[in-house]
This record gives sequence, C-alpha cells and structure tokens, in this order.
Amino acid sequence: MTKFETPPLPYDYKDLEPFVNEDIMIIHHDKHHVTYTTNFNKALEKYPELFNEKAEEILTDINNVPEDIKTAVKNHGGGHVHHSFFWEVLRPSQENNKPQGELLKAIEESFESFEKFQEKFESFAATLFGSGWTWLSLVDNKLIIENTPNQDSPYSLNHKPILTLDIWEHAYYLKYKNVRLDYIKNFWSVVNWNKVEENFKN
Ligand code: MN3
Repeated sequence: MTKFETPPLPYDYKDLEPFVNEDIMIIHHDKHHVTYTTNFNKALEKYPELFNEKAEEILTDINNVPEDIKTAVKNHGGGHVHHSFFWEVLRPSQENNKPQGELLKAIEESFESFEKFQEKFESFAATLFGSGWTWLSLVDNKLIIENTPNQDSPYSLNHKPILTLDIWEHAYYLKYKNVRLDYIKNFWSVVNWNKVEENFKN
C-alpha cells in the first residue's frame, strides 16, 4: 500500500514569473497542494484497498467510493489530482507560445482559430463564479472548454482533461488581487504545449 504523494514541481518556484511569483508558488504547492494530498490519504485510510488505484481512477469512479468518504475524496482527491495535473501543463515563460501540429489543427477545427479558442477559454475563466477550474477537455474525441466548481473533476464526468487553469483565489490573489483577467491573460506565456499535446494524444 502506497500513500499518495505531492509530486515535486518540474521547475523552480520562481520560474513561472511573470505569470505567478515565487511567493504564490511556495504557498500554492507546499501548503495548499500538500494539504489536499494529506487529507486525501487520511480519507482513504478506512478503505486502504483504494490506495491500489490511481488517483484519477478513484475520481472517475467516484460513484463507487463509499458514501462516508465520498465528499472528502471529491474535495481532497480532486485537489491532489488537479494540482498535480496543473503543474505539469506549465513551464517557464516563452514568447509566441502556441500549440503546434495535430493539437493546433484540432483546436482550429473545434474553435475556428487559436485566438478564438483563447478568447473562449478566457471568458470561461473570467466568469467562473467562486472557486474552481477552467479546462480544455476531450469528450468523445471532441475538444471542449468547461468549468468545474471547487474541486469537482472532469474525470468524474468521464471527460479527459488536457489543459487547465486554477481559478481559486489562492492561485493568484497575492499578485493580482481582484484583477483575475490579468492572471488569465498571463497564463498563455507559460502553457507547456508539448505536455498538452501529449495529454491530447494519449
Ligand atoms: Mn490551487
């Protein structure tokens, strides 16, 4: 039985500037994410056979999770999985950061152009009420943009996430205060499109 662990960041805390600064990343990864992982493990202790599954599979199968831990698994399991996923689709800032090849083609087919896709994603992220996540997901081999509140997971809807942006205030407030749109706009320079393409193809 192996407990879930918070994966280390694939870059340094300060490497995502100007998107988010070092202070945000230290608190976000070392405090928020670690707390989700700790509480996820705690929730599963009563049903240790669940440690044999992948965390994503537990969320996909959320309806089969015992009732007494379902909410905790949804919240903390979701928090653990979504943050692990989020760190991987980011990388240090690049100019003219765009998807390539097959993924670009798929985005253009679904949203007309990369720019239209960005506009739609921004509008979902800007209008999400309260805390949650904005996603680019695959549903029946089609790309869609969707929001989930709190730590509700696209996995639990049988959607396959390929890109996400954390819209909880802890993700941006220290730098952007109430100006969420600037946070969303600065996101584009740090998207790891290679990883997003890998998620798209798998
Ligand atoms: Mn977060």
